[in-house]
Amino acid sequence: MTGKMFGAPIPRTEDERLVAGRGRYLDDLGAGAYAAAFVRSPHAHARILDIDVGDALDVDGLVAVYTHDDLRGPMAEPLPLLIPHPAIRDGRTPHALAAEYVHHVGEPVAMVVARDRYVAEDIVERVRVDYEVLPAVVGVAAARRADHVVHPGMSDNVAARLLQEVGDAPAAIAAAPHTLELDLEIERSASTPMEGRGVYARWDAADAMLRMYSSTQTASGVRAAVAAKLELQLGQVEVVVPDVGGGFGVKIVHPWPEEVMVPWAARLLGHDVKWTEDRREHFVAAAHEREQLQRVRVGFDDEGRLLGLDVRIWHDNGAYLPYGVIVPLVTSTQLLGPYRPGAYRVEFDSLYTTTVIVTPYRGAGRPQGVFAMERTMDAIAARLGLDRARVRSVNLIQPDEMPYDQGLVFQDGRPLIYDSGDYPAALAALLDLVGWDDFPAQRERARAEGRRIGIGLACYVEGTGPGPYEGGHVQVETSGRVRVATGLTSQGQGHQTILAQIVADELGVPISDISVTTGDTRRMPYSVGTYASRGAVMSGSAVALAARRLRDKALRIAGDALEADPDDLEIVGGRVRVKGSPASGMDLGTVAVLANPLRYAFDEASRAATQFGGPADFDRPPVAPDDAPGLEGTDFYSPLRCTFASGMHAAIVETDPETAEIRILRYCVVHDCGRLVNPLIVEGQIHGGVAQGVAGALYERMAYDSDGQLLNASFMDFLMPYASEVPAVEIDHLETPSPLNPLGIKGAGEAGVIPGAAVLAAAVEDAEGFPITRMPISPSELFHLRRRFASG
Ligand code: MCN
Repeated sequence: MTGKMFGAPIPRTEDERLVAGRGRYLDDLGAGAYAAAFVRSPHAHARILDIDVGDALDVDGLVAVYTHDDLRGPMAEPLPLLIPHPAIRDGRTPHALAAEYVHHVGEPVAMVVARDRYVAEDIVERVRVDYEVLPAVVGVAAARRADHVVHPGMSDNVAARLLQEVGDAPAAIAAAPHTLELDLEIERSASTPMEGRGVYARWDAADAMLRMYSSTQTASGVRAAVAAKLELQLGQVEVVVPDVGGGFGVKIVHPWPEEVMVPWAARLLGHDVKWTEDRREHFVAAAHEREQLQRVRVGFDDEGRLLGLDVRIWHDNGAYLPYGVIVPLVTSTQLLGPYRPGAYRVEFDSLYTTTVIVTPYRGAGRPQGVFAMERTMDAIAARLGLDRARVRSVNLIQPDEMPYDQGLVFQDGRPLIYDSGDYPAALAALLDLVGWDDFPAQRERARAEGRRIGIGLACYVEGTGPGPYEGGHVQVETSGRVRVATGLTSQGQGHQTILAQIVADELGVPISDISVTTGDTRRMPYSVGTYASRGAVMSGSAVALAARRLRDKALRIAGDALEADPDDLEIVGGRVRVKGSPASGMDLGTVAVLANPLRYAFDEASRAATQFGGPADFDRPPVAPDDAPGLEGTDFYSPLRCTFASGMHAAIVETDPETAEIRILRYCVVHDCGRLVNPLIVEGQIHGGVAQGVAGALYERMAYDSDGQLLNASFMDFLMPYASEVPAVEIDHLETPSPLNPLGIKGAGEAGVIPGAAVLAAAVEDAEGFPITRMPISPSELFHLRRRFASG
């Protein structure tokens, strides 16, 4: 590897196409397709008594109206529980179209297919559904009380319960010199990508093939799920993911009800069908995250060292559990961050409510966990009158303790082990970057001027790059151009650029000669998807391994032709040559011609290759056993466990004494994602993450009323920050390589969002002088807290 492109902060190669409007998104496809629209429940909880489609049938342009009664076999069964876990007591999932009950506003009850979307929406209005309205269950408190039960046949609303213990935390707390108890709460939010969900399907009757396009984070997941539902073989389904306008987690769910209904109808009707989600549908019928109540009991010594930590979590998983218990499981296992907790006990309940389902949103359970842990650290410092950074520092895991096993078990039963990291160095770098030691003097000066400013910090770790595997395929064309394919899908992360950077170094070719395909099951049928900050670790490693395979093959073939030992050859600028002899050798395109025994002299490369002759040894088959024609390589990367990235953020805020407005004056990040493939892209990812972290801390929340109606289901009412509210982010990188993968990479895509609520709560608390235990916090809430604490 020449190492020229790996680590280079080059601009993203995909941006020119996207910025110039040449992107191709789901809704750009499928001209001439029928349009689907969905009749959705207006009630949070109800029994369906009757569906009358009579008024719809005489509308010009109607193609079909479907209800659950039209579905048969697997289509009539509930959608799969994607990630089972032994903690799940009763895992309910939705139907493609509601069968007897609806469990949240927005749940699909019927599907209309029509000539175009206008007609389809008009017909939706004409479908009459009779409901028996049942009591709504909104929020953790109502779910716990269980005055009403969400799902028939259950005696309470507990979908899952899990306890993990390392040592005897209650005993350690009882024996500790100091103890504290805190209730810490995060409200519901959601990822709200620019482009909603969407699916377009075409049934090709001639070869019995389903061809699908979906705005998804997992092409292979959609393929497997739809094949199973439609009783097709995997080989009969192709899924292509076009450009995707953001996902942030929500598009990992598969299949969505709409995602099986659209191909089902396309096959039945023998006509293309398309559905694109509108914004209101995205609010009420996609997925949310974050809502969690966490009760922390902690015992500590005079230095603030943790002796025992007991955390109880109540997680609102919404109406169904298609994605298992990933969110509370991540909170409960990664809450400990970079610290040694002493004894640890954590128990969570995952609760059904009659609200939109909860699935991972960028950060996936970590923002809640970091909020709990870091607020606890600040509370310990306040109790002991110690510096907040000092309390953190005495609890940090040291570099010579790596790899560090927290003694916990994650989803697949494997231990959770931090592979590498230097947390004390990160803390020192952060304190230096933000000027921590100088801040008390600044705060005093500000106070003298009647201004309130405060500083906070928060630390986290993040298990990134989980398996089971990802693949890479690299191929050299006879023109010398290199085609790379991997199964992960891209929603804006810049994968085309970074995968090309990796391959450029491995193969010694210019980046401009490399094109990358993602999310196309025709090119890479075996894949998992883009989530859990796994793209760089998994597909980066896989394409590096595939390129190394291809390189070995190229050197072997060129060595044969040049009568040179492959070990004496190198590839530079797309040319294989004898080391130190630039004039010798041949282009990689020529090697690609030589790699195919069937050589037509159609193009320049083929003609050039003729000088190296054909297979001269007539006693040898043209393609050797165990070899294959073509200059290409495929490989897969499958790690034992995830690699732990980490980071620490600090923020300085100013709160307005009159209006209680919260302004962020500085936001500093020290981040460690192992070796950086492209620092520019990583910084972009961190900026985007911080923007979402700030949004979740100060602005965004899903406001449900007690009837389960979402009151702010539009961008008029859902308060998203503008660029003017997002601070400039100051970033310092640490690079502790991961020993687990060939490139030493750790993930970076979620990091920026994780400590947002914790760090801003700490800074506001420092400015105001009273505890902040619930986020997000708005000016009016800050105002009320001021009055409450002022009145004692
Ligand atoms: N990277 C790098 N060097 C590293 C680590 C990462 O150069 N050491 C680069 C990667 O190559 C990639 C980007 O940083 O281009 C993010 O990498 P990674 O952490 O591997 O994350 P993924 O590629 O798996 O992307 C998923 C992650 C997640 S989980 C969410 S949610 C998220 C995110 O990325 N959703 C996004 N970032 C997003 N960015 C955009 N624009 N849109 C989304 O929907």
